[in-house]
Amino acid sequence: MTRVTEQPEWQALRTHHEEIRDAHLRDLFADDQDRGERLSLFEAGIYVDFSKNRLTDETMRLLLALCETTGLREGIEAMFAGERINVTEDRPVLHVALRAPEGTRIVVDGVNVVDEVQSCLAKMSDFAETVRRGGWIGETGRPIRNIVNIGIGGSDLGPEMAHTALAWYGDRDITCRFVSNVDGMDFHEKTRDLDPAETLFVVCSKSFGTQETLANARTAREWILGSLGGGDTAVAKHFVAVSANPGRVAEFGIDIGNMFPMWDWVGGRYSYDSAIGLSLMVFIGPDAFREMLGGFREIDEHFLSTPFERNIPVLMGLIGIWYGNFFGAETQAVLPYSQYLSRLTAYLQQLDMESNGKHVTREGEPVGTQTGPVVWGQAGTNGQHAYYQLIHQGTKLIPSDFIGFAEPLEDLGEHQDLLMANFLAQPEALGFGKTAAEVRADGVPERQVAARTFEGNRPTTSILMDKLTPRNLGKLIALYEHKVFTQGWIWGINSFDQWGVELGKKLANDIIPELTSDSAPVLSHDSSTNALIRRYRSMRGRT
Ligand code: G6Q
Repeated sequence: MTRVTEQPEWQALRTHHEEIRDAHLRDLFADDQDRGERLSLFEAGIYVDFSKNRLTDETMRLLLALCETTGLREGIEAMFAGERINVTEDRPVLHVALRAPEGTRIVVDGVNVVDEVQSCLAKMSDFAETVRRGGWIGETGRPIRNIVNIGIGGSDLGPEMAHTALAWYGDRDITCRFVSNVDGMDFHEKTRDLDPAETLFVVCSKSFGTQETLANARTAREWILGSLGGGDTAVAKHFVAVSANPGRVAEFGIDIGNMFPMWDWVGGRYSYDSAIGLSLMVFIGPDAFREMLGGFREIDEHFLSTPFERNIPVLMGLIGIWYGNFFGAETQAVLPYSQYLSRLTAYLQQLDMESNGKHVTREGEPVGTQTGPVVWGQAGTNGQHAYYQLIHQGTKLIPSDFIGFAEPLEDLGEHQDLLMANFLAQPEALGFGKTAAEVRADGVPERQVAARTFEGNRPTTSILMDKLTPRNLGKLIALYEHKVFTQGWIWGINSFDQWGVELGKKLANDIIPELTSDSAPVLSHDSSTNALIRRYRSMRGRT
């Protein structure tokens, strides 16, 4: 397949970029009184303002042409139909089946996966209801009140992010914790104040072969058995698993009856709306979980059927390509104006960077251009008092997404309006800046004028929703999932594998015996790694 960078549409964008790269948002707005409204959309209950981006109608026309030339429509349809678009792993990519309406048919290897999803959801709901009403009884006869999710990467970040995001909807009598790091202090800190008699571990691992997760699960088993005794019966009452690998779950000692399925057609970073979200479902309840799935589904339908000119994830993806590939921007800030979304950016980092951090095309050729951006940020307004300085006045171009909600979940007087005034003011300041003349007019001493001038022309997209509900969280996550899909498809890369995490994993496994052996090992790494291993051994009192 011809690489996108060799297509005439790409070349047209290069030429167009030469022409408009210096255009200032101040002028684009001055020349077009309706720009703010014309370049905004209200779709699927989401208001998205793209107008403070450095683009014109012609830019959008040229970017939209990339969708045609790369067959984006066919790509989306192939994903929804369960075609094996994850070519390196020869798998379908069907996170959309996790929220497909009951009765839909998506067949993989002769099986309607939507039926499997529905039966898994029913099993999850039974389990969640039982725990929530105090009906899941531990080894000593006490009901379970604490849920500790053990998992890492895609088996941790999603449920953890959503648990924080939807805390307002959670049952506060249930304590949910998330242990991911193989650093034993993570387990220690998350369990030190919990009573084992009331604690249940949800071991989430699609492969059930992940070193960190298995180490934490073994420690959890010792923690339970060391405190409660009881052997297999205690394990059965205090452990459930979520996995695609029943053999390994059984080998670990967890009853297969207490296993919730995963499938190889769901990627880890796309999986928190599967049983990987079990701990979340216990916390917020099955109804809220299903509401969240409804939000995902609404955006799935929007992505699948809305013309690209009004298709929010497609437009977000195209605008990201415009900055990354033509302006040379290397990062993308995501700035949610909601404390509950404080873990959103960490989650999106994995979603975007693991998916689109690729250097070859689906055919194995060098991709020949920049791919996924570095995604970063944290909840506003905190970032304003930290790194926004660099966005406003530094030398780097950092496109930023601002995410806000009109209604607060609790009305605490002035807070919401203060928060949203900041949500509105920052994109305005970033876009339009402050000229030297305006600074002087404020009476600023001449020696400060240059430092206090804001060049502006910093691009932003503002996303405004009514309220942080489970449904809206589902919509927001699906928007970013499909934005990532759009970009990956246009670049011609496979967004659904992650071989980059494999090499480090293998080398770590090779190094373990070299750290723990009684006698000095024969080392055959590079001289730097060899010296570090020797130094570590000596610091641990090993020869
Ligand atoms: C996500 C990745 C990765 C994965 C973890 C955990 O897309 O595949 O982050 O989720 O490595 O894997 P397991 O669930 O198999 O333990």
